[in-house]
Amino acid sequence: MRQEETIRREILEQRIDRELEALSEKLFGKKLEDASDEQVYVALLYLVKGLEEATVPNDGDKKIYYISAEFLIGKLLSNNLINLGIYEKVESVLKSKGKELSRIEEIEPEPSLGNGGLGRLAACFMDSIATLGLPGEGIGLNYHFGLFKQVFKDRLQTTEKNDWIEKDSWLNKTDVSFDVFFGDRKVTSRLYDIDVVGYNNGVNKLRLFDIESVDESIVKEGITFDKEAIEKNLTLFLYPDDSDEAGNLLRIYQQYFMVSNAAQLILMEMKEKQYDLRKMYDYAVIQINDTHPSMIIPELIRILVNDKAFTMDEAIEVVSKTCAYTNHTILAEALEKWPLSYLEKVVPQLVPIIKELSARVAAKYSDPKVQIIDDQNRVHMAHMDIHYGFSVNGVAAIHTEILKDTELHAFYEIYPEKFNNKTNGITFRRWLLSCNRELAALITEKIGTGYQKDAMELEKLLAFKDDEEFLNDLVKIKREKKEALVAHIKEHEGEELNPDSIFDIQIKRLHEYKRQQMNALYIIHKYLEIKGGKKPARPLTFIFGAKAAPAYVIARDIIHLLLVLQQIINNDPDVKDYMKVVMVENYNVSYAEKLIPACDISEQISLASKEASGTGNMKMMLNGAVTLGTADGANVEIHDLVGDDNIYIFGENSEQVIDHYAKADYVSRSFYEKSPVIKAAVDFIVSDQALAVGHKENLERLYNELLNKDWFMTLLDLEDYIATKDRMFADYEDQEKWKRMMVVNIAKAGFFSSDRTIAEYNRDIWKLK
Ligand code: GL4
Repeated sequence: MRQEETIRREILEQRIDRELEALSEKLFGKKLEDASDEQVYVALLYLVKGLEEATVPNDGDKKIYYISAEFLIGKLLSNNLINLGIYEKVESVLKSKGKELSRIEEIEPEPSLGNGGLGRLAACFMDSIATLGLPGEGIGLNYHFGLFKQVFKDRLQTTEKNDWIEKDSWLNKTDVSFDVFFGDRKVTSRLYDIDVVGYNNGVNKLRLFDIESVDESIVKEGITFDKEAIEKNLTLFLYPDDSDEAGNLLRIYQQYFMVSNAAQLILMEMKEKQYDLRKMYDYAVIQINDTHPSMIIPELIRILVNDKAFTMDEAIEVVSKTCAYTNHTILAEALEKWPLSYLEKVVPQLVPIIKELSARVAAKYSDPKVQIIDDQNRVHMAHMDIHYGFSVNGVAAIHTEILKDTELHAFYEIYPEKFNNKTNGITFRRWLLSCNRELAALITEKIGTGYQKDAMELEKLLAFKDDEEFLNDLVKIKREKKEALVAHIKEHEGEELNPDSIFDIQIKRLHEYKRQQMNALYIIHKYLEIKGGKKPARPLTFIFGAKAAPAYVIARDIIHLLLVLQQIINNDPDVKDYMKVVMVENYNVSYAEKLIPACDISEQISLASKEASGTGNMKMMLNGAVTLGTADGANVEIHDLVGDDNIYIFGENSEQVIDHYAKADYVSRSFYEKSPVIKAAVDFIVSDQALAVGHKENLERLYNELLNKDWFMTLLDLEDYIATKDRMFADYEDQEKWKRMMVVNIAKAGFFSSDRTIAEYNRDIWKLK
């Protein structure tokens, strides 16, 4: 058996070797060993694409269409090699030619098709859907310049276009193209596919629509462009600035473009397979990922009534049995409400349908909270999804409970059977096997490879909780990963970090509810302590990565504060040996893959009730970090799994927070006035020392916001945060204890595999074979 395996391996290696040589010869007229790293990358791209094409597609009678404005897929080369099971082979073939795969991986530009957790979740789901062999596809848009590239200038965030599409890319141009009408205005779409290979399984497709007439040259300085030139700008950017009417209209254009194409694609496939449209729900299930794709509901109804001879009742029934909605947030500003007048301008053909859907609701229910069109003539997209979809799910247990009890309570009373929870998950292929190969190898050495298919098997690691050799290996790997990160940060940010310090990491989009500003206040507090002579037991390193929405002023001010602190602290001779701060530029998936394996302390400090789930918390836990967090989102489930002794929870809980909002009794200034520690930290923001480095306008605005508004209650939990974090740093010194916490966190992470999440979606919602 052994021998057979070796022979099989050799044959595969020879085949890969031959094919790579042939590709190099064909593409560049060179032997592989003479090709540049860039050329080897391109040869690998085509090798993988060829293998993907030869893989059997996951197929079946019923299919899941996961429609999403974002798919934050990250680089694809190494993941595809892992999922195809040829990573090691390719690595050794390249080595024999003097090439290093890890260096070649760096060449791939990261696709810029997403923003944050919601988009990354969609990408993890694609991987798991393919791995579980489920028939399905993701449907979205092919943004040429993505969200934006973050560039720091003068300690401020500036934005540039994120140009990621190259001549040789993972995108496959198809011959599928549709007409999309905005009223009388017609545009033509073009479909591009990206293959998604499952881990040792078939392939699915990510289907990204683009517009034929897109014109990249209209983008001037930074990310500004003519928002009204729809034919040219429709697929340039994800979430274009919506601070004016033209920006809002553009977002509606994009959303309708996405769902019109999706509807046409789904109906085309159903026609090809000669499925009965009247039983659409037997062949298709459409998962509406947040409200960006919600117009798929009226659009399908419109087509069925206008072109397929359905009555309105029939169309509504069929579509409602096909569509399911996922809610990812309770933040009011993220729950889309489009003025009817905007919809009239962009998609007049949908307005009568939406009015009809709304009128039917109004005839049945008088409660203003459940209306689709409200008394200000705004269309509540989520309300339409809930009335006219068959499933509504939240993304973590506590989030779903808050939806049922508070945010969507009136709907829960009407449709209790529609509500269900699907706690988020992450793909272990990317977030362990690929980003932390050393840890994966150590785990495999101890418990075999079973956990790669059934993540719950990670629990077997608990048997090694007192195995000194294993614990030391674990610490050794963490240390190596910290060294690798130190080198990367030195190269990219120019900051010198100490791998013997504690790495405390907060990486996620910048938002006041996520409370990066609370972490900043802790850092100020620590800085003042050290200046006062109180040194920490071990040096501390605080790392941030975050993009702020360009129109979100306070979020940009918080970035400014972090960069100001970085400047002051890292250059203060009294302090720099004891603590450092780094805000990495242009945080993205590739950066996350370097940060997460190096993390000791995982900062998950959102204001309780506001973070629907979080998924970074899962990735860090899986890589042996310990969570410092509030009782929010999936932190609550992490806590349940690892127990009180292996997590640090602080702050007020979601009931208390919701109560503060209901009573409007939170006054930040009173916290400032009664606590000298809080006062000192907040005052530092506008101190001479800070103003000497930073901008008065930004720092004063932030200071005033914290004192006079602080909508996300930073000061509420600050004292408890300081005490808990200090306790955590002290506990780190008890390495025997810390190592065991690491093991428990890794061992209990299995529940957060997106394979589990997708299996649950399928069991309860999709019901695919
Ligand atoms: C988000 C939530 O904020 C985040 O907690 C969650 O993990 C993610 C995926 O479900 O969805 N909602 C929105 S909107 N953006 C997110 O990242």
